[in-house]
Amino acid sequence: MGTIKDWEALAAKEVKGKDLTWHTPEGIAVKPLYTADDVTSDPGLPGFAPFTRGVRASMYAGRPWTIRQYAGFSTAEESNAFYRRNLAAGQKGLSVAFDLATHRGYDSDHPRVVGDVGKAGVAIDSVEDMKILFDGIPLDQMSVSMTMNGAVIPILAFFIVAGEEQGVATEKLDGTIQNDILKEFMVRNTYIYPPEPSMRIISDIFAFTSARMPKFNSISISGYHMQEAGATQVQELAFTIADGMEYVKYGVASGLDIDKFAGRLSFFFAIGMNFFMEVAKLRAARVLWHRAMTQLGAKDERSKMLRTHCQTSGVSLQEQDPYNNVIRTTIEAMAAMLGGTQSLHTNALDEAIALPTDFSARIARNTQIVIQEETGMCNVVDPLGGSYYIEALTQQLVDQAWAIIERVEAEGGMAKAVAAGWPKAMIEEAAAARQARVDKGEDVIVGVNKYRLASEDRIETLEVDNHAVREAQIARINQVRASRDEAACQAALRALTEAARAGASTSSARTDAEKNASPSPVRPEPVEGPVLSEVEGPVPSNAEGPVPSHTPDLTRNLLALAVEAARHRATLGEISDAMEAVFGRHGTTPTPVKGVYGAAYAADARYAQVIEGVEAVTRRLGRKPRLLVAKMGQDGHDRGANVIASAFSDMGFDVTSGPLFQTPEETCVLALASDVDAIGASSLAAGHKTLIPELIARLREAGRSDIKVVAGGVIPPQDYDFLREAGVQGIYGPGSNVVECAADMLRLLGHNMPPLGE
Ligand code: MLC
Ligand code: 5AD
Repeated sequence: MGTIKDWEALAAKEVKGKDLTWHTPEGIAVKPLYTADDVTSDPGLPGFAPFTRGVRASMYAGRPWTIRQYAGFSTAEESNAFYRRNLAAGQKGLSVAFDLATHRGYDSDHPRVVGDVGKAGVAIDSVEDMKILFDGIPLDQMSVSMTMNGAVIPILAFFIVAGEEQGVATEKLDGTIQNDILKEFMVRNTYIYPPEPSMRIISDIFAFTSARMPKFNSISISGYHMQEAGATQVQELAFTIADGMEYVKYGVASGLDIDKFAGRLSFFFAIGMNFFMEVAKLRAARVLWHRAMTQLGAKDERSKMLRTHCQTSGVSLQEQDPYNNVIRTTIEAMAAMLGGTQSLHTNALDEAIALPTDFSARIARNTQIVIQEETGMCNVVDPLGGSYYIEALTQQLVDQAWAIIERVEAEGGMAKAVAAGWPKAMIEEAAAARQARVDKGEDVIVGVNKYRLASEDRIETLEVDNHAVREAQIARINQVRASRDEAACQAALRALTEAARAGASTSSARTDAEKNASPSPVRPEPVEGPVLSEVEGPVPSNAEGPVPSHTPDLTRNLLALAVEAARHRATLGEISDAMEAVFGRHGTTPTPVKGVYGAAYAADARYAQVIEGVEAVTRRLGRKPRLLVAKMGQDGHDRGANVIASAFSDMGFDVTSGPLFQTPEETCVLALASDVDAIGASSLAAGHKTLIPELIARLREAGRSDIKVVAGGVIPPQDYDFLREAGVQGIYGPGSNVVECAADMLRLLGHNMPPLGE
C-alpha cells in the first residue's frame, strides 16, 4: 500500500528531487497529489445547504443546464432570424447582446454612436424593435436573458411592453436582466449614470420585479467580466459575492424583505482554462453565497442558493490557429458542467476576431449538445464530488475568497471598495502579470507563443454593414416619432424625470452650470463623473422612506414609469435622457497600474534592447517618446488599452491614457494638446473601420499626419488592408507580444531596432 511518506520518497526519486508544487496565479500552492487527509469537510448532498454539490437534488439527471447562446448583431430582424435558426437547431434559451449605442443609452441617430450601431450587438431604439426581436418567439414559453446594465430601465420596459403586445402578462415573463452596475464601474464600463443613482435604479428594479415578475431573475451578478479583465479566480469569486452582498443590502435598505427578492438574484461566471480550479470555483461560489446570505439574515433556503450562468472564456481564445479554440471551449464547457452551472454559453471559434457566423455558432452550440446527448455525463450528479483534489481546492478557494470579502465588508462594502479603486487595481495588476507571463512564454498558449504556424489560413468572419443598419434604424425611429401621441409621450417622460428627481440626492443632480450649458450637437462625454465615494452606504430609494415589502409602492418606481413611456413609444434615448436630466452622465479616464510588467521582465535581454531603444529615442527628441492610448466610440473594453499603457510606460514611454468613449475629433484634440508622437487606438467592438480612418482624417486636417497611428484589439485580418490604406501604420491583434509592439513603435519613430533574436 505505502504511506504518504513512502509516496513522497518514491516521487522525489522519480523526478530527482524537483519541486512539483504548482504555484497558481491566485497564490494557491497546488500539490502533485491529494489524499483523504486533504479533505477537511463533508460536501454534503446536492439540493441541500450549502449546495456545494449543486442547487438541485437531481441536477442534470433531472434536467440538463440551459444551452443559452449569447447573440445579437445588426437589426432586430436579422437577430430574430438568427435566434430562430439557433432554437430550431437545439438551443434552449435566448440571450440578447445589444449594441453599444443601446448599452450607453443613445438612439441610433445620435452623433456619438456612428461607428457602433448594430456592430457588437443588436440595435434597439424602441418597443417596435423589441417586438421584432421576439417575433414568433412566445415570451411566456422562452426564457430570455438580456445583457443590459446602463440602459436597463428602457430595455426592461420595452421587454415588458413587447410581452404585453404579444398577449403575455408581465407576471408570466421568464428570464434574466444583467442589471449589475458595480462590475461596470470596475471592469466593463457600460454605465450611464453616476454610481449613486445607478444603485437606486437597481433597487427600483428589485421592487418592481419582486412585485410583478415572480419568474424573472432581477440581476445577474457577474464575475465573468472580471476574469476577462484579468482577475484571478479568487478575485473573481470574492468581488462577485461581495457585489451580491452589496445589492442585497441596498434592496433591504430600500424597504424590501430580503426573502421576497433574494431568491431571484442570479450569478454569472467565466470559465477559463484552469480546469479543476474552475470546477472548484463554482462549488466554492455556492458555499460562499450561502454563508453571506445567512449572515445578511435570509431565512428562505432559496434566497441562499446560488444559481448561475457561465460563459467560456473569451480572452482564452486566440486569433492564431483558431480551430484550437474549439478544443479550449470544449474543455471549459466541461468544467462549467462539472461545476454545476444552470445555464451556459460556449464561445465560437472566431471569437478573437469577430462575432459568430452561422458556421461557428453551430460548432459552439453543438459543443454543448454533444456533451448533453452523446456522453452520458449528465446522468450522475456532481461526478467529481469527493475527489480529494476538488474538495480541497473548493475549501481553499472558499477560504481565500472569504478573506477578501471580509476586507471589503470591513471597509464598508463593495460600493466603497469600488470607489477606493483597489479591486480594479488588483485585477489590473493580475492582468499585467499574466500578459508578461504569456509574452515570456511561461504561460503556454498553443499556436501563439509555442507551436506557432508559419502561415495561417484565413477564416470567414461575419461583417455587419453598420451604415445600412444605422439608416434602417433612423428610418424606424422617425416613423415611431411621427406616429405616436406626442403629448402623451412627453407627459410620460416628464413623469419619469420627476420620479428621478424625487428619489435623487442633491449630490448626483446636474449642476446649474451643466443645466445652463448651451446644447451642442455632440455634447462632450464627461471625463470624470462623481465618484463612488459619494455613496454613503445603502440609501432608501423612495423619498418617503421604506414601504412594506408585500405592497411596494411603485408610483415613483423608475421602471413602472418607463413602462408607461414605452407604451407611448418613447425611444431608448429619450427615456435615458429623461433620467440623465437629473442624474447626469458618468465618465472615466483609465489610470493604468505601473511597474508590474517591467518587474516581470527584469532580466530579459529583449526587454533590455527595447529599453535601450526608448532611451536612444529619448536622447534624440530631448524628451521621452509620447504615446496616446485612445478608446473611441462606445467600446469600454479597456483591459488591452490598460495593459499596453502600463507596459509602455514601464518601458520608458510617456503615455497618456485617453478617456473612454471619445469621438475621433476629441481624440485628435487630445493628441494635439498632449503633443504626442503616436496614437494607439484600441478597438474591441468592431468600430475600427469607421472611427480610426476618421481620426486619421482629423489629424491630416490639423496638419499633423506626422503623428503615427497604430491599432490594436479585435480586428479581423480581412480589415487590415482597408486600415493600412487609411493610413494605419501597425495593427496588433490578440496574441501580439507587447515587447515586440514596442519594438515596432520604436521603428516607426525612426529608431533602428534590431529584429527579435539579434
Ligand atoms: C432546473 N429546474 C429543475 C431542475 N433543474 N426542476 C427540477 N429538476 C431539476 N433538476 C427548474 C428550475 O428550478 C427553473 O424553474 C427551471 O427549471 C429553469 O432552470 P434554471 O436552472 O433556473 O435555468 P434557467 O432558466 O436557464 O436560468 C438560469 C439562471 C438565469 C438562473 C442562471 O439567471 C439565466 O438564464 N442567466 C443567463 C444570463 C446570461 O445569459 N448572460 C449572458 C451574459 S453575456 P424555476 O421556476 O425555479 O425558475 C455578457 C457578455 C458581455 O455579459 O459582456 O456582453
Ligand atoms: N454575439 C455573440 N457573442 C458575443 N460576445 C460579445 N458580443 C457578442 C455578440 N454580439 C461574447 C464574446 C465576448 C463576451 C463578452 O461575449 O465571447 O468575449
